[in-house]
Amino acid sequence: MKHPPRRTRRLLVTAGAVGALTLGALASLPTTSAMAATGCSVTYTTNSWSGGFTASVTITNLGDAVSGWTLGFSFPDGGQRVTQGWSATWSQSGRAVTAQDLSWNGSLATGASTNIGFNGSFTGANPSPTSFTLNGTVCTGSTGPTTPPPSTPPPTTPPPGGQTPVAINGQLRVCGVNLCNQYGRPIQLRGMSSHGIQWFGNCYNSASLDALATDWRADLFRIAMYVQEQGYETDPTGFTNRVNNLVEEATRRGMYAMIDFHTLTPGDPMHNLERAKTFFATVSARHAAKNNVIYEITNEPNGVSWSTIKNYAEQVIPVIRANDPDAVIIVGTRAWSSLGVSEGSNHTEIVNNPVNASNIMYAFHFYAASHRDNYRAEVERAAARLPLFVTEFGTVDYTGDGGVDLASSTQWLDLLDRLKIGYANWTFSDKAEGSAALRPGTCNGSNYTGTSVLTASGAFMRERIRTPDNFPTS
Ligand code: IDC
Repeated sequence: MKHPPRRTRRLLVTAGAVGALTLGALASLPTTSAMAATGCSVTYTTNSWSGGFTASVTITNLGDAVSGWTLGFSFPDGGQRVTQGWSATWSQSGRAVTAQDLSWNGSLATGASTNIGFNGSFTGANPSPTSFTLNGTVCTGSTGPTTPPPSTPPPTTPPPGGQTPVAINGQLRVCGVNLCNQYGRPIQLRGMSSHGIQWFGNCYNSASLDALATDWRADLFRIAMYVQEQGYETDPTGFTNRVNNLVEEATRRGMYAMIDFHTLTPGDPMHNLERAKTFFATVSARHAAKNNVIYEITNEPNGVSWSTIKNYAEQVIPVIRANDPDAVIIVGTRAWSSLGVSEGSNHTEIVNNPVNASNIMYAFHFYAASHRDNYRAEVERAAARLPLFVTEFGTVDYTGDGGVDLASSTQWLDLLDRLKIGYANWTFSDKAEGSAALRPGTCNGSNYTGTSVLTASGAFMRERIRTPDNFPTS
């Protein structure tokens, strides 16, 4: 396959000479002024091919710390267009382009940089812009008040009010039957599960994860790493790296990252014990210093006794604890994480013989069109005695396909909200199956925001997830 020729260009914008001007401007300020120092530099780098380009823009704040920013610049050529941006909210009016911070990159300390970018198109030439403003201040490469040229957007927008879920809640821990935040208050995390990353890796990119964090306002991203079915066992190093990268992406956006060791077939977790030890030793070492990683050590044990699952858990948990002593760990339960119900048992087998470890929770999974009142009643009973996390559920039937059962899904989520049980919905993907939130083909494109890209399940889940969180801070 032949690629079109690429040109790389790099431009450092630090047009420094402001001396006399700056002095004049300073002289007109009241001497007691507490006005914040402003200043910035921007590098703008492009890779282009015929008619298209990618721009990478690094903003450095040289002034006092800011808690929100807007970058402005103008394209020199009338045919230049931003077609898809990332790590900022991009807009264009005529030649004037504006990029506004997202909640996770709005704060820039003095000297701090952030990188944003976009894909663009052009018709004639593709010259780089030569002047940039940050919050209305021209980026000259030094500090000092300057007057923005009239064509640039006005000093903008209040800093983003919202903090990210991780910024607010910090390191979580299990408290009684709940999950508590850094203030010791029970919280519920609401988010989405990936599909198998061996199949739908293309669905997890900057644009889609930005949408999950800022448009869906998800608290949580579950990373489903199948072990079998062309998953981890075929390339342990490769899958470990992919999981690590997705944890970093979730972290950058202030979301909790749940690492799901997605065992399914065979149902005996012991089949994967050595793989689990190797995998969790590596990922827990890598993320030990983070406060937003939750470990789910086996997805859906089935066809095995609770005591086998407990035995597995008591061998894997110490591997994680050796690196990351305070992380919350979730243990799958008997019969596809149904607390045993789907194989004729119930939660009391766990209550009578709990995993010998602290700071752990037990997984419960349901598919709303298949699992109804008797499962809800069991969750209600179990939740009084065990810390539960719904690490996976579908709005459809247990095959992952079929229509959305709105009534049952609503009953389920109302119950979980009331009990403050966290959840991750299966799946944030564009597979052609009822449980997928994104319409088929979405992951080939670059837009993941709004409802036009969503299936019935996706639209329902986005509405539930984006409602305001209740995260007490005292
Ligand atoms: C299903 C996917 C489907 C895929 C299959 C492969 O939706 O596209 O072909 O896995 O095994 C679970 C599992 C989860 C299942 C899901 C739906 O954790 O892997 O995903 N489900 O069947 N438990 C109950 C239902």
